[in-house]
This record gives sequence, structure tokens and C-alpha cells, in this order.
Amino acid sequence: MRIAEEFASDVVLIDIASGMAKAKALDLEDARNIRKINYTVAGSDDISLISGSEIVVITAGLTRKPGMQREELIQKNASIVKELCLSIKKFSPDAIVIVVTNPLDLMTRLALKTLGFKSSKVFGMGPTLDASRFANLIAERLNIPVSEVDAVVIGSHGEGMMPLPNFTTIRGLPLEQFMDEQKVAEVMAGTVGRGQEIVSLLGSGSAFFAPSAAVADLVKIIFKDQKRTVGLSACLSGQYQANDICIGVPCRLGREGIEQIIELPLESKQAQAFLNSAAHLKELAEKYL
Ligand code: 2OP
Repeated sequence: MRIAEEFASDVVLIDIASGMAKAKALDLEDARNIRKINYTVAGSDDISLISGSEIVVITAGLTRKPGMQREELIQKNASIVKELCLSIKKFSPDAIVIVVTNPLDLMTRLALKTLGFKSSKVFGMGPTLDASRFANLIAERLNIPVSEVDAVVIGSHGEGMMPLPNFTTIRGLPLEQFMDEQKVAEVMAGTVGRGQEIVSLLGSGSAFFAPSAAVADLVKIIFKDQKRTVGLSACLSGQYQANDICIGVPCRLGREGIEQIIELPLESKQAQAFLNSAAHLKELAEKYL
């Protein structure tokens, strides 16, 4: 809905559950008169409808149940993502593909390998959401407008997530000037645990409003060629001393996808934590994918 409203563009929803995507498409189009926007949304279980898409967002897959880690979804979601990517390759070979399915970094790597597209055109939405959560918790704690916070999160979209207080600023000033170490540690932990907090409260399913805002923002950056720097799960080839894994890093994004991976000068403890997170992802990828 966010994408259709913002671009008044053609959106196609695909779901394997026959009727589900069609129902949502009808419901979304029923809102057009009230919203006074002439978008079109089609819904189907026939994936050939994505033919010629410029951007494909993969959200299909199981979500966590309370108490589960994202990585426990690996095998089931891998078969779903793989099958989808074979269809995307066939019907939309020029698309930019944004992966949302968990475990995010591993599914992004699997999508990239199955699609065989350039690594600049296949990436995961995760760190964008994580940074928004970090900013939200900081703003709440300091009682300031959330728009004044510029937050940075890297690492895996999982337990290896790394909110970076030393690269996070408020009106241009480092976070540490506004909070003591203890409070910084609390908002960092709150950020890492936010997805799980929502999963536990919901009881079934996982967060969707903030993830949808993050996806819509990425789509906007691409369509408008804004070249903004955002956190993405990108496939690394030497950056941050990591190879052949997808993991959260700041990227400049534009019409052609990732234009540049930004290498932050991490503190040595952070660099080590990042490498540990990357090594853990690689181990899982080699074991299961
Ligand atoms: C989250 O963090 C679903 O992984 C997603 O909420």
C-alpha cells in the first residue's frame, strides 16, 4: 500500500495461498477513492504476472514463533526463496531484488546465488529496519523528535546485529554526548531484541508496519535514484575483510542498485564482532545452503 500510494504505480502481489493475494489487491484498490490516488494492484498465485518487473520484493516464508531465533527458519525458507528466485530469473531477469525473508542475510546470499544476477542488484532489507528501531528507542529515551536521530546498525539481522553508537548522531553530535554508557547499552540491547519483543507480543507472525516502511523507502530510493546511504544486507567481496557472505553494511543505493559499499572505520572490538558475525553466517551457509 505504501508503495502503490507513493508512486501511484503498478504493484503485483503474489502468494501461493490462492485467493490471499487477490483478496488483498481488491481491498487495497477499494481504498483508492478515499485516498484519491489511482494506483493499480493485482493479486494472484500465478507468478508469471511479475513479468518485466523493475523491482521484486521477496517476503514469502515462515515467520518466527515466540522464543525462536530467525536462523531456525533456515531450511524451510530456503526452499521457498530458491523456488521464487528461479521464477524471478525467468520472468524478471532485469529486476532489482530486495529480500526480506528470514534468516535475512542467508536468504539474501541464497537469492543472489540462485538468481545469478550482479551482486549490486540483490540485497536484503534488514539494517534499514534495525537502524529505524535504534533511532526510535534513542528518541524515546531522550524525549526528542525521532527525525533528529541518524542511527547506524551493521552486522547480521539476528543475534549478531551491531548498533553502532559511535557512528550514530543527534543533530550531528555523537550519541555518547547525550547518554551514559549504561543507557547506550540498554538501547543497543533493546534494538537487537526488538523483533523478538514484537514476535512474543503478537503470538503469531512478526513485525510488519516498520518492515514495510523500510521496504517502501528502499523502493523510493531506487526509483528516484536518490543515491542515499542506507544499511543493507549486501554481498561482500573483500570489504570489511569478509568474502562471499551477505551481511548488513552501509550502502549507497540508486537506480542500478548498490553503487558503493561504505567501509566504516570500526573500532577494533567492533571489527572483531563483525568478523565473528560474518564467520557464523558463513558456517550456517556452508552447513545448510
Ligand atoms: C524483524 O526483525 C521480522 O526480522 C524481522 O521484525
